[in-house]
Amino acid sequence: MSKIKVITAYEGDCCYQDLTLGNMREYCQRWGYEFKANINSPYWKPLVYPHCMMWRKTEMLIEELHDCDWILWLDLDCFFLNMTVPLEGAFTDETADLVITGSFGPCPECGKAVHNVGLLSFRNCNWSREILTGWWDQEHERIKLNPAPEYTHCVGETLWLSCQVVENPVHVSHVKILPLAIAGWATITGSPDQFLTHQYAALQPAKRKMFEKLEQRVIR
Ligand SMILES: [Mn+2]
Ligand SMILES: [Zn+2]
Repeated sequence: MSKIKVITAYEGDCCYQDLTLGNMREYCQRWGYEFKANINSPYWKPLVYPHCMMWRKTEMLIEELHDCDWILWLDLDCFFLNMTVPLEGAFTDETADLVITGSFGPCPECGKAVHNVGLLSFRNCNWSREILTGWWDQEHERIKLNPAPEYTHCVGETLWLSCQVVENPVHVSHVKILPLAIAGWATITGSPDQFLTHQYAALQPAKRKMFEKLEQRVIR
């Protein structure tokens, strides 16, 4: 049986964090997964502009990728809709080292598919460590070239992983892309198959009401 770790992080106050953290904790307790949340944690080194919260996921994935078989990163705006579905199968795959969810559009630079990086599952292996280190290093290179925090030239948190890894023929055999119908981005299909969602709500405090509504319809 795989040992699975689920991690999340956030800096600052998020008005719905009790709902989403409670949801993640309940799900992980049900299935026996380790759950670690670094919210306003002294664990972090200070971030220097133009670093932003997004890079905490890379940092935390690198730090926590040990003592487990698989690690699942969840943005704080992720939410389990169906607690009866385990991560095994969808987010752990014998043939893959990275499980990511489907595309939500093309990269403005190269036209390759851009993936949802709010939900990421990495196998504890050397390939994952190399990818995560490369993901972290490229951010430092980018800042030296151009300190503007915009997403351009296939770099930045989302584009680098999508353009340079997921859509790169060199890495294709390591990556499994889950259908949005299983772990959707932004939309709720209403199907019990969609057991996890990422709502792109980190910058939208009004989303508390949405998570309150979702909480009412969680399948337990
Ligand atoms: Mn998010
Ligand atoms: Zn690109």
